[in-house]
Amino acid sequence: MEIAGYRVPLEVVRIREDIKTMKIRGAGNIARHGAQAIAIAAEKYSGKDLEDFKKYLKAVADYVKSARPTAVSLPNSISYVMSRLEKGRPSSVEEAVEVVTRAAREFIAYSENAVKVIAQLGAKRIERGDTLMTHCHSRASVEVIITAHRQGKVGRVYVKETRPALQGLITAAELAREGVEVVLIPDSAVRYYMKRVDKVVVGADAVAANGAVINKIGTSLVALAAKEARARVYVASETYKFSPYTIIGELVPIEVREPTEIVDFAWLAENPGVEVFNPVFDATPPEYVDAIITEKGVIPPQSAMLILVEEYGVAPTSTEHLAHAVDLE
Ligand code: RUB
Repeated sequence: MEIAGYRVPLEVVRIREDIKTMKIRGAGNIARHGAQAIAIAAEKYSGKDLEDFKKYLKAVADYVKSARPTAVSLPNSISYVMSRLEKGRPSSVEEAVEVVTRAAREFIAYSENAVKVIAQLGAKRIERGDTLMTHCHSRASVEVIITAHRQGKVGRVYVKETRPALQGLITAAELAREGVEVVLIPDSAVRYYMKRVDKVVVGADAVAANGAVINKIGTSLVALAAKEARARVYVASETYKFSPYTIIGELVPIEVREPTEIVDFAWLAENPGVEVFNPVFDATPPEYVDAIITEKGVIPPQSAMLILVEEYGVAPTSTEHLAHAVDLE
């Protein structure tokens, strides 16, 4: 595979392909693999010209970032690694490779630790005997639930199957393996069961500056049903899922995948008059979220901007400092 005149290492092509086809999925996991892909690309560079190395790595970074559009954790993790390359001011390719691989390791370690911290903080919000509901498969949410379960607090967990990709089955299996009482339900049963639910715990692919949470399609309906039933909604999200792009007015792009994830080719061929749409994420407005559990603390969604300001060190009106995180025209 060639990008901008550079050959992309096979391992990197594979990681991007696995992200695209959802073999590697979940925003945190995608981010860790994105950082790892950049480290692999750096190690595989065989030239001696530092400027050429930077151009090559930028081309690979853009290529990997384009694997899936919604999880902002992917561009954020890659920007983290690339910004270290800029800040590190290496004087040779060897030094640059060292800076990049160290930054990728740092990001991955940070990310894994963040999930552990979120699990501890999130579990504090679960009270003894709570009935929970979750949606899709989110590492951060599953860890919150397992931690609360080990503390003896979780009653039963309703897990939505999460069509069309059925990630709820992964969640249900993982929770059951831990001894959690799990009930797998069809997506359409969300309102039916919500009456029995005390708290909803879901993950995030992106958090916008206004506190809106972008997560697997159907999350906003869970939140709507939860509000009606007065169940609390908690979002477990590492801070690198907060989107700096939204500060400058960008909307988080919602990925639309193939119709064949919903119906097969034969059905499509038999029904040429039917258009099939498959959007795979949606936005839950901040009013429907009680708190976002991050590794830096539990915040109301309306405080998302504070995280972004801390993370990117900028006042919202200044775009200059954002340049490393956002490709400003
Ligand atoms: C996964 C999904 C998850 C978030 C958070 O969607 O919506 O809730 O990515 O996951 P997909 P995590 O299966 O399409 O990637 O907490 O693991 O980062």
